[in-house]
Amino acid sequence: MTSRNKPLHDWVDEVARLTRPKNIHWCDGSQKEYDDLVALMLDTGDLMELNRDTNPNCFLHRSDPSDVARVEHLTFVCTSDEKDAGPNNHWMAPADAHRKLDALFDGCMQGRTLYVIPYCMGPIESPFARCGVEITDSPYVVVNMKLMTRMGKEALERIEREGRFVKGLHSIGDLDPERRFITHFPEELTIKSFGSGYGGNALLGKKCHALRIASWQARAEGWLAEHMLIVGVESPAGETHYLACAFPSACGKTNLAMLIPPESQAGWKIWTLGDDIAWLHVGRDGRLRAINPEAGYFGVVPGTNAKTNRNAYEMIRHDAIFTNVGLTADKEPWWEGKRVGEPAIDWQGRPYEPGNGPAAHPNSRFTVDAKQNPSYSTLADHPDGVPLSAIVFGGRRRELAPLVYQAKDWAHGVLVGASVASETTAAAAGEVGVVRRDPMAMKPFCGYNFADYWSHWLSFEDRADDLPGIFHVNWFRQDADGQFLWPGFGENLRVLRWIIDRCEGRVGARSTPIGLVPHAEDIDVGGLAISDATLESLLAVDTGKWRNEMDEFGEYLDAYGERLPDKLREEHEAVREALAG
Ligand code: GTP
Ligand code: SPV
Ligand code: MN
Repeated sequence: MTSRNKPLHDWVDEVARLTRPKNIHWCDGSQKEYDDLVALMLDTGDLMELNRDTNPNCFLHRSDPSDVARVEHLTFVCTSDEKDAGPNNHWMAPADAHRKLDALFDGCMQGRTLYVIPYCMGPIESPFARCGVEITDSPYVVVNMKLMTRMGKEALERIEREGRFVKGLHSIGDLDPERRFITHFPEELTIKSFGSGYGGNALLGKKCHALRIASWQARAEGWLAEHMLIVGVESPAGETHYLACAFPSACGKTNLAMLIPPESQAGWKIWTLGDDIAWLHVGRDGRLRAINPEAGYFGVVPGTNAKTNRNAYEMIRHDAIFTNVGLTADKEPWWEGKRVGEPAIDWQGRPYEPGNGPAAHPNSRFTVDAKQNPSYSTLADHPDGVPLSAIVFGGRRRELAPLVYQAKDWAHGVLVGASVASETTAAAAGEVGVVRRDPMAMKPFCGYNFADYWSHWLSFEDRADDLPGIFHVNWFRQDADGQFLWPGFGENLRVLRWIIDRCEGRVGARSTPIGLVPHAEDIDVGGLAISDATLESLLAVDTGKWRNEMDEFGEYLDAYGERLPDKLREEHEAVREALAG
C-alpha cells in the first residue's frame, strides 16, 4: 500500500531517507494487521500474553522504567514568536527544534520497520473530525492507535479526499531520558516526538494532536479542543442531558464518564461518549455541541474494582492491552485497589516485594476499544455530536473547593475554569500531591498562550445563542485524618442531578462570593452515611481561605501581562471584592 496523496507520499519518502528503516509498512487498520503485530511483539517480548481463560486476548507491555508517564519538562510548543506559546508552555524556536530533533531522527530506524498510521480523530463522516498521519517505529504504538483512533484505510481515504492532515513523527529512539523531546509546531501542523514509548508522549493522535495542535486550530477556526469527558445522564423519565467535564489527569474523568448509578438512584442511566478529550463546536442550532475525537480509552488502572467502577472492571477483562501492571502467579493482571488476587510479579517483572513499592505502577494504564464499555453511547459515532447542558470543571483539592458550585454566568465560568488548581498525580513525571494551577485542566495541553485561550473562551458569548451552564466540582475533600468526605464514584450522580436541576431551573441556590452553592437539602444524600455536619463542611465556603486563593490566583494571572483579557481581570476583581465585602 502507499498513497495517491503526493504531499503524504513525499513526506513518508523524506522521513524514510532521514531515519533509514529496514521496511515501510502502511497500516490498513485491519484485525489481521493487529493480530500480526501482536504475534510479532509476543516474539520480541514487547508483549506478554495474560491468562487466556480469565483474560482472553489481553496482553501486558512493560515500558522502560524511566518511561512511564508524560514528561512535561521535555514537552515544547515551537511557535515563531515565543509569546504565542505563552508562559504556560516550554518553548523552542522552530528552526532550533527541527535541527535538534532531526539530528536525533537521523538513522534512528535502522534495522526497524517504519509504520505509517493514517488516523481520523472523530467520526469519519463528521465535518468536525480532523485527520493525521503518525510515522513510528513502535508496533506497540500501532496497536494502541488502532484501539484509540479510527485508524487505517478509511482515514487514508478521507486524507486523500481532503488533502490535509497533521504530520506526526515518532521514534522510541534508545529511550534515553537525556534524548527525549516531545515537540509541537502548530504553525506547520507538525509533531516530532523522540525517545519515549509512553502513551501521551507516543500515541500522537491523543494529547499532541487532539489537544495541543487542535487547540491552536480550534482558536483559528472558532471552536474548542478540551481535556474533557462527555457523558449523557438519562433520568427515570427518559430525559437525557449531556455534560462535558474537565478534570486534570488522573482526577476522575474515566470514572465519571462510565459511572454506575447506585441502587438508591434507581431508574437513572449513564451513557459514555468520551473519557478524555472533547471538541466543542457551535452547532447550526446555536448550541454548543461536543464530539469525542477518540475511539478508545487509555485509562488509569489502579483503583479499578467491581465496586468503584464495575463497567471498567468488566470492560478490561478481555481484548485489552495493559501497560505496567503487576501479575498474579496465574498471569492475571494485578494492581493496587483491585481487591482480588495477590501480586506475584511487579510491573518491572521482578518478584513482588512490598519494599520495592507498588506492584502496579501508579500510572499503569489499560487500552481498550470504547465499544467494549457497557455504557457506550452510539451517539459517540454521530457526526454532529451532542448538545451540552453543562460544562463542569474540577480538581483534586483536599480542602477549600466545595463539593459543587455554579458560576454566575459564562464570563464568570471562564474565571472558574481558569482558576482550577489540583494536586499533581502520577500521570506526569515529577512530584505527586502538590497543588498546582491547572486552568481548564489544560496546563499540560494548551498549544498556545493561555491569555489568548481565555479570550477565545470568552468569545463564545458572542458565538452561541444558548451556552451551557458552568460548574465546578471537587470529589476529593478530606477530613483531618485524610479520609475522603464524599464517597465519590457512583454517588457522584447525586451531584450531577443537582447540576441538571440547576440547568432546568428546578432548584434554587445560595449565592456566595465564589458562585452559587447548593442548599444542603437539595443534594440527595438518602442512604449515604454522611452526617449533616459533613455535608455542611462539603458545601462550606471559607471566605478567609478563598481570599488567599484568589490573591494567589491574581499573582498567577499577572504572568500573562498585557495579553490577559480585561474581562477576565474584571471577573477576578469582582470575586475579590465580594470576598472582601
Ligand atoms: P487521565 O486519563 O489521566 O486524564 O485521568 P482521568 O481523569 O480519566 O482519571 P480516572 O477516572 O482514571 O481516575 C484516576 C484516579 O482517581 C483513579 O485511581 C480513581 O480510582 C480515582 N477516582 C476517580 N473518581 C473518584 C472519586 O469520585 N472519588 C475518589 N476518591 N477517587 C476517585
Ligand atoms: C493524561 O495524562 O491526562 C492521560 C494519559 O489521559 S496520556 O495519554 O498519557 O496523556
Ligand atoms: Mn487525560
